[in-house]
Amino acid sequence: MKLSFSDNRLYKIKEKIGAGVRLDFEDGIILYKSNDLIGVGRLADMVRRKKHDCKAYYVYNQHINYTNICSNHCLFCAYSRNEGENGAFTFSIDEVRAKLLERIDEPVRELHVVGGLNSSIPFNYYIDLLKTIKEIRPNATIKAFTAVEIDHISRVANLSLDDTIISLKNAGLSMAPGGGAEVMSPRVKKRLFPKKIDSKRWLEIMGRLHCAGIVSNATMLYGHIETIEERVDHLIKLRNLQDKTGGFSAFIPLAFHSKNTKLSQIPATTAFDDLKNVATARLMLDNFDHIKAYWVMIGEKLAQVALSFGADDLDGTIIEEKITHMAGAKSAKGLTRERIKHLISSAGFTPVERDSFYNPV
Ligand code: V47
Ligand code: SF4
Repeated sequence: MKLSFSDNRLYKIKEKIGAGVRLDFEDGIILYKSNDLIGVGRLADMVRRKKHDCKAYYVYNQHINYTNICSNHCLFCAYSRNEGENGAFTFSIDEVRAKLLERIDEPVRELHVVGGLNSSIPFNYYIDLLKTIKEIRPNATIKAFTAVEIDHISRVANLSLDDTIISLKNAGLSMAPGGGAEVMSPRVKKRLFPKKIDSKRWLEIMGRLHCAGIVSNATMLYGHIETIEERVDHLIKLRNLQDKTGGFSAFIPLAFHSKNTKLSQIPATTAFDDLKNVATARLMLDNFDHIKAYWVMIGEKLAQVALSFGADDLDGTIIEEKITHMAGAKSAKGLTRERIKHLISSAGFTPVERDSFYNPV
């Protein structure tokens, strides 16, 4: 395909992609630093179309945030509360049941279930939570618990990592979301999330989940204090684990929202940077099938544009997103299936409703 670039460095990258040569750290830096956004986007679109042609995926999903009580106190988080603080909550199993029954007439295919690290919750709660969801929604996939929560649950249960994973799997866990990775840099961790598990543990847990047959997603939180080098290093760490396990399904760049956080002086990310993160991820993560444009964080309109910058998935209907909205997101709290289909088709793509494993439904 004939492409022309205003940044000459992109010709070399195009050649490498055409020859099937993996992009390296320096290429990642060039992609992030280039002002030729359209050029980087065209390269990402070329790769995206080879993998998925005109298809763009979405899922009919529902988020359940079971508690916002969390002992980690990450500086970028507006969602978490201390026990007893105004606004702190933990759903009882009956409340979770009621939340699910509220929407029982809708064709929900995936439940995205995450929460804070609340030491008052016993191990049985997690098992009951999964079993209750499975009982009410036997045909939906339960995508639950980030690596950070799995580490916490294994400590609460006093079980090995593998035994924890097996217990959760037996209770209904089928997939893991990609949160908690943030930016895999000891420097950023020390400043923004000192109490959270480190990148070595995050990668170890993802690897063990994959070995147990549980696929997961992966994320990167960008737009705070991270450097371009740290972003590229993060992508390469994910790519290396994917080479070993093949267990990652989608990568989701997460745009930082600073309102109501301890970092509220940090300005919102720009459309330029949001699209750059989608496109660079598509090009660097050559062994990931799917790149999500998470409309909650970048807005539905930019997520639509991101479909032409390497993204092939818009996530889903969601219904009641909390984590980003507490940090000031202006996007809707949920989208109808019709709206998602319209966003996709009016951008020239074919909407494909999928299940959690990208099977068309
Ligand atoms: O781990 C927290 C991030 C993540 C803020 O796997 C923030 O399909 C922006 O991981 N501004 C949770 N981001 C969300 C997440 C996710 C979302 C959608 C789909 C999937 C998936 C995973 O949100 C956290 C953290 O990295 N986060 N606070 C904030 N203020
Ligand atoms: Fe807790 Fe997650 Fe918020 Fe960190 S980002 S404080 S781990 S809920």
